[in-house]
Amino acid sequence: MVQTSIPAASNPMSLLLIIMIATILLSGIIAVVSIYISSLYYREESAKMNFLLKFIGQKWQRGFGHDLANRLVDDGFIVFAGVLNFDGKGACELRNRNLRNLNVVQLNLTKADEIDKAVAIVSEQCAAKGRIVNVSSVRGRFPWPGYSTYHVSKAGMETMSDSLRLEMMKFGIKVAVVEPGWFPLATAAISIETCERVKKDCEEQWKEASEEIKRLYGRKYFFAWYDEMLANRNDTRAASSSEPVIDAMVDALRNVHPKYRYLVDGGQGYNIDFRAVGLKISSQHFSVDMHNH
Ligand SMILES: *[C@@H]1O[C@H](CO)[C@@H](O)[C@H](O)[C@H]1NC(C)=O
Ligand SMILES: *[C@@H]1O[C@H](CO)[C@@H](O)[C@H](O)[C@H]1NC(C)=O
Ligand SMILES: CC(=O)N[C@H]1CO[C@H](CO)[C@@H](O)[C@@H]1O
Repeated sequence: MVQTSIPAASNPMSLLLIIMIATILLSGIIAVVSIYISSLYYREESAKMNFLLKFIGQKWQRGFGHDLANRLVDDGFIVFAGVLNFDGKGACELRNRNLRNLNVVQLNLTKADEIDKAVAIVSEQCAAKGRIVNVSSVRGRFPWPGYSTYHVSKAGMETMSDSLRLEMMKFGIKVAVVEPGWFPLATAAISIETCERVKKDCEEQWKEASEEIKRLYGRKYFFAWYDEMLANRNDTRAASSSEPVIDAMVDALRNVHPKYRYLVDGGQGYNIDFRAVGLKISSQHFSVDMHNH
């Protein structure tokens, strides 16, 4: 699905400059990694492209951002990977690669001084207009019971990106959204650790719930989506590799005409639109199931 080549002949410029900022989680709790990529030495030197990308919202220990950093670095980009925890497992893995074109930068996005420092580091090496790629989810389009806050945040990100796309047109800055489908095995979305944490949250909420709530919903209903999460650990239809998502991200970065949205199928043998429709239908089934408990 992804065309990544830049037709060198159609690009008269002699300098290729790509900056990218990506955010992923590399350690413990909610870690965020920002990756800035600049490439003065990129293979297609006859092309000039100025991109600024920032991936926000990856919440897992391993996942898309980490894989993307590795892919782009191997493709010859200069990558600035901002990590929430510089000594975290994911950050150490990147650092241990000891590559000249891979810079790991401490970056907690809630700390203004760390953002300023990261920007300074990148600005030293690159000057670019930029390009923006925000990572959302298929769930930014289709709701699912039990995850309303997640859907609100993803739908908000999509709407915000759509506005930003229109606002940035004036400056020639392109904005794309990547919407991964079902990739639980390629991230830590339903890792044992995540499941444990969710279970603990459920137990706490159940403990604090009033007698009325307990009577009304029942324990089985309360834990239904946690059970669903556990069952998903065995879902053989789920994509086990992040590759299609990384392909989409790379296309969003490199394509002269990136798509507005990249809806990436995570199931085997499913066309994504079909699956997205299926998601909508099965979410209704799921609601019914929960209703019956
Ligand atoms: C990130 O910064 C916030 C304060 O701005 C802090 O509460 C949080 O613990 C930091 N996260 C990590 C993993 O250090
Ligand atoms: C998942 O599969 C494992 C064995 O492969 C089994 O022990 C476990 O009970 C299954 N979990 C669920 C929730 O079906
Ligand atoms: C909703 C959201 O996270 N949007 C972000 C998309 O990327 C731009 C550029 O990095 C950010 O400014 C937005 O906050």
